[in-house]
Amino acid sequence: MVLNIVEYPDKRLREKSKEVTTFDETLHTLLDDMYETMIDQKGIGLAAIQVAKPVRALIINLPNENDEQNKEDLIEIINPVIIEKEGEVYYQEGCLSVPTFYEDVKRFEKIKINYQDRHGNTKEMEADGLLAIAIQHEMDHLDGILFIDKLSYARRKKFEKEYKKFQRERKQKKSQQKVA
Ligand code: Y12
Ligand code: CO
Repeated sequence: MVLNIVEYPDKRLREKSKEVTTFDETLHTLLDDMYETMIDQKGIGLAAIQVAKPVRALIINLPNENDEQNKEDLIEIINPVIIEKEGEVYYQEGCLSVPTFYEDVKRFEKIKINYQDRHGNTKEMEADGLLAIAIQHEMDHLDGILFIDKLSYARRKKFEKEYKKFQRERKQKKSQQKVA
């Protein structure tokens, strides 16, 4: 089932998500619904809080070298912890909860994480490139942090102005659709 995406400035995005302790059908349905929602919205990563579920679960499905997003490449990450990190890299990030806005953000270049899969099995993963960036972006969501929080004062101001304009225009479009 495709779920609604919680959008900035909704306060729920600021919640600290709770550790997952039960690896049951409810969790599996949530992960399946998150996948459907992410694909429906043309995303490559999603944290549970973005569909209003404050639990430490995230999914990532990066496109392959042919730019195809295959479900076999889907990564489900529960209760992640960064255990090693090195380097720094800038990448222009976007977020389904902050539509239409993209900005350069600094992240660790390489990370190693401990996490659990949907069955509760403990795993370890080393990531670099886009995967490392996506994991860090989604892990921030688990602690109520958005990529826009990492911008300089000037860029944050620019964001707030542009985002208000986007919200105004979208509202206007919706009310015009109602009349027509
Ligand atoms: C690198 C950086 C950030 C991430 C986190 C995951 N981010 C996304 O999946 C963002 C998706 C996104 C999709 C949008 O929709 C389309 O492109 C059609 C979008 O567009 C609009 O808002 C209009 C914005 C963001 C992973 C890796
Ligand atoms: Co995001």
